[in-house]
Amino acid sequence: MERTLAIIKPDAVANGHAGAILDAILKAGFAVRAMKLTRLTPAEAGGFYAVHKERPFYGELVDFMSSGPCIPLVLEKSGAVTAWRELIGATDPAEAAEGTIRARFAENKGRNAAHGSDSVENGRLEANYFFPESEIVAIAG
Ligand code: FUP
Repeated sequence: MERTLAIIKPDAVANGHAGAILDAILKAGFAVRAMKLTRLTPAEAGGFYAVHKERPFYGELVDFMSSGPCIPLVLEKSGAVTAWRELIGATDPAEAAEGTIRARFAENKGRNAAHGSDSVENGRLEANYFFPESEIVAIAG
Protein backbone atom coordinates (compact mmCIF):
# COMPACT_ATOMS: atom_id res chain seq x y z
CA MET A 1 0.00 0.00 0.00
CA GLU A 2 1.27 3.51 -0.80
CA ARG A 3 2.68 5.33 2.20
CA THR A 4 3.23 8.99 3.04
CA LEU A 5 4.62 10.87 6.02
CA ALA A 6 2.38 13.53 7.53
CA ILE A 7 3.46 15.91 10.26
CA ILE A 8 1.03 17.98 12.29
CA LYS A 9 3.45 20.87 12.76
CA PRO A 10 4.21 22.79 15.98
CA ASP A 11 1.90 25.73 15.11
CA ALA A 12 -1.11 23.43 14.67
CA VAL A 13 -0.35 21.48 17.87
CA ALA A 14 0.14 24.70 19.87
CA ASN A 15 -3.06 26.22 18.46
CA GLY A 16 -5.15 23.18 19.40
CA HIS A 17 -5.82 21.91 15.88
CA ALA A 18 -4.32 18.41 16.17
CA GLY A 19 -7.68 16.77 16.85
CA ALA A 20 -9.39 18.43 13.89
CA ILE A 21 -6.51 17.48 11.58
CA LEU A 22 -6.58 13.86 12.77
CA ASP A 23 -10.33 13.85 12.18
CA ALA A 24 -9.78 15.08 8.60
CA ILE A 25 -7.17 12.34 8.09
CA LEU A 26 -9.56 9.61 9.26
CA LYS A 27 -12.57 11.01 7.36
CA ALA A 28 -10.47 11.00 4.17
CA GLY A 29 -9.95 7.27 4.59
CA PHE A 30 -6.25 7.11 5.43
CA ALA A 31 -5.03 4.24 7.59
CA VAL A 32 -2.83 5.57 10.41
CA ARG A 33 0.02 3.07 10.75
CA ALA A 34 2.22 5.06 13.16
CA MET A 35 1.86 8.24 15.18
CA LYS A 36 3.71 9.97 18.02
CA LEU A 37 4.03 13.26 19.81
CA THR A 38 7.64 14.41 19.74
CA ARG A 39 9.70 17.55 20.00
CA LEU A 40 12.40 17.63 17.34
CA THR A 41 15.89 18.76 18.20
CA PRO A 42 17.34 21.38 15.83
CA ALA A 43 19.57 18.62 14.42
CA GLU A 44 16.57 16.35 13.71
CA ALA A 45 14.60 19.19 12.11
CA GLY A 46 17.65 20.25 10.09
CA GLY A 47 18.24 16.71 8.87
CA PHE A 48 14.63 16.27 7.84
CA TYR A 49 14.72 19.46 5.73
CA ALA A 50 18.33 19.04 4.54
CA VAL A 51 17.16 19.40 0.92
CA HIS A 52 16.39 23.06 1.74
CA LYS A 53 19.78 23.74 3.39
CA GLU A 54 20.80 26.46 0.93
CA ARG A 55 17.43 28.24 0.93
CA PRO A 56 17.08 31.60 2.73
CA PHE A 57 14.25 30.29 4.95
CA TYR A 58 16.16 27.21 6.19
CA GLY A 59 17.24 28.64 9.58
CA GLU A 60 13.75 29.90 10.35
CA LEU A 61 12.26 26.57 9.25
CA VAL A 62 14.56 24.60 11.56
CA ASP A 63 13.84 26.98 14.47
CA PHE A 64 10.09 26.64 13.90
CA MET A 65 10.06 22.86 13.53
CA SER A 66 12.02 22.47 16.78
CA SER A 67 10.06 25.16 18.66
CA GLY A 68 7.50 22.81 20.22
CA PRO A 69 5.87 19.41 19.95
CA CYS A 70 4.76 18.05 16.59
CA ILE A 71 2.96 14.86 15.56
CA PRO A 72 4.48 12.75 12.77
CA LEU A 73 2.18 10.09 11.30
CA VAL A 74 2.63 7.34 8.75
CA LEU A 75 -0.48 7.27 6.54
CA GLU A 76 -1.45 4.68 3.97
CA LYS A 77 -4.06 4.43 1.29
CA SER A 78 -4.14 3.98 -2.47
CA GLY A 79 -2.49 7.13 -3.91
CA ALA A 80 -1.63 8.34 -0.39
CA VAL A 81 1.08 10.85 -1.43
CA THR A 82 -1.12 12.83 -3.83
CA ALA A 83 -4.26 12.43 -1.73
CA TRP A 84 -2.55 13.85 1.39
CA ARG A 85 -0.95 16.75 -0.50
CA GLU A 86 -4.38 17.60 -1.97
CA LEU A 87 -5.92 17.50 1.50
CA ILE A 88 -3.27 19.79 3.03
CA GLY A 89 -3.30 22.29 0.14
CA ALA A 90 -0.68 24.70 -1.22
CA THR A 91 2.42 25.59 0.85
CA ASP A 92 1.18 29.18 1.29
CA PRO A 93 -2.23 29.13 3.02
CA ALA A 94 -3.18 32.26 1.06
CA GLU A 95 -3.02 30.07 -2.06
CA ALA A 96 -4.49 26.91 -0.52
CA ALA A 97 -7.91 25.78 -1.76
CA GLU A 98 -10.88 26.33 0.53
CA GLY A 99 -11.44 23.50 2.98
CA THR A 100 -7.84 22.27 2.86
CA ILE A 101 -5.93 21.84 6.10
CA ARG A 102 -3.55 24.71 5.38
CA ALA A 103 -6.44 27.02 4.39
CA ARG A 104 -8.23 26.11 7.64
CA PHE A 105 -5.35 26.04 10.11
CA ALA A 106 -2.05 27.45 8.80
CA GLU A 107 -0.77 30.80 10.02
CA ASN A 108 1.46 31.61 7.03
CA LYS A 109 3.81 30.05 4.45
CA GLY A 110 6.41 29.14 7.09
CA ARG A 111 4.07 28.10 9.92
CA ASN A 112 1.81 26.07 7.72
CA ALA A 113 0.20 23.44 9.96
CA ALA A 114 1.10 20.25 8.11
CA HIS A 115 3.76 18.44 6.11
CA GLY A 116 3.28 15.90 3.34
CA SER A 117 5.87 13.86 1.43
CA ASP A 118 6.26 14.95 -2.20
CA SER A 119 6.85 11.55 -3.85
CA VAL A 120 6.24 7.87 -3.22
CA GLU A 121 9.98 7.33 -2.69
CA ASN A 122 10.17 10.19 -0.17
CA GLY A 123 7.04 8.88 1.55
CA ARG A 124 8.89 5.72 2.48
CA LEU A 125 12.18 7.45 3.31
CA GLU A 126 10.51 10.12 5.47
CA ALA A 127 8.35 7.54 7.29
CA ASN A 128 11.55 5.76 8.28
CA TYR A 129 13.17 9.07 9.36
CA PHE A 130 10.70 9.07 12.28
CA PHE A 131 9.71 5.42 12.63
CA PRO A 132 11.74 2.23 12.22
CA GLU A 133 9.76 -0.48 10.44
CA SER A 134 9.21 -2.19 13.80
CA GLU A 135 7.10 0.82 14.90
CA ILE A 136 4.93 0.88 11.75
CA VAL A 137 1.96 -1.15 12.85
CA ALA A 138 0.46 -3.89 10.69
CA ILE A 139 -3.29 -3.33 10.45
CA ALA A 140 -4.44 -6.52 8.74
CA GLY A 141 -2.97 -9.90 7.88
P1 FUP B 1 5.71 21.73 0.92
O1 FUP B 1 6.11 20.56 0.08
O2 FUP B 1 4.36 22.30 0.55
O3 FUP B 1 5.81 21.45 2.42
O4 FUP B 1 6.72 22.91 0.62
P2 FUP B 1 8.31 22.95 0.40
O5 FUP B 1 8.90 21.56 0.38
O6 FUP B 1 8.56 23.85 -0.75
O7 FUP B 1 8.80 23.70 1.72
C1 FUP B 1 8.99 23.00 2.93
C2 FUP B 1 8.72 23.95 4.07
O8 FUP B 1 9.62 25.07 4.01
C3 FUP B 1 7.33 24.57 4.04
F1 FUP B 1 6.40 23.75 4.57
C4 FUP B 1 7.52 25.84 4.81
C5 FUP B 1 8.94 26.23 4.47
N1 FUP B 1 9.00 27.29 3.44
C6 FUP B 1 9.14 28.60 3.86
O9 FUP B 1 9.20 28.87 5.05
N2 FUP B 1 9.20 29.56 2.90
C7 FUP B 1 9.13 29.29 1.57
O10 FUP B 1 9.20 30.22 0.75
C8 FUP B 1 8.98 27.95 1.16
C9 FUP B 1 8.92 26.97 2.12
